[in-house]
Amino acid sequence: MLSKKIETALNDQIAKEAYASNYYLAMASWCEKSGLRGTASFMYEQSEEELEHMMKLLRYVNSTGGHGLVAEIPQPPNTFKSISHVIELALEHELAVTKSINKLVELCFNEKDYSSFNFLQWYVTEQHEEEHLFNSILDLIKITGTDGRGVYFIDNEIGKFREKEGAEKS
Ligand code: OFO
Repeated sequence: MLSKKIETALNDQIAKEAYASNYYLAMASWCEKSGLRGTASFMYEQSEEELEHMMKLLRYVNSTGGHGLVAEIPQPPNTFKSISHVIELALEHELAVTKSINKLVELCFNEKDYSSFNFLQWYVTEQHEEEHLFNSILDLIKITGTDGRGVYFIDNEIGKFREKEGAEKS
């Protein structure tokens, strides 16, 4: 059974995951319109993942005696400066979400809600992986640069990043 305090905090996180999904969707769409097909498909997948994170939280709240709420989502920016701008903003966003998840974990621990504490460990791992993913892309951008063919190369590599990460994990 969720306390009101934890239920509210989890619902706030549901709203944040929904915003992340829309934010990445806006990035994906801008990339697609800018001819960055690899990055577009990568960001479309990121957007879908964030939606799954939202759903997972919402259903957890409902299954624990609370009410998972659908919030109004603020409009994200729709234009970006470059491929590196997109990735830098995405990393910045992930760092903010990590902070929010950490706060939530701390709250659950302090309130002795060990079920929610345990449930949130999945998000802790996920945030670590996402930060690592965006950092790795930024490292690649630093190595190759973004002049002329550099953009083409990076865009191609970003499109393949998920496959590579998956292969490294297995
Ligand atoms: Fe929801 O996984 Fe990052 O933000």
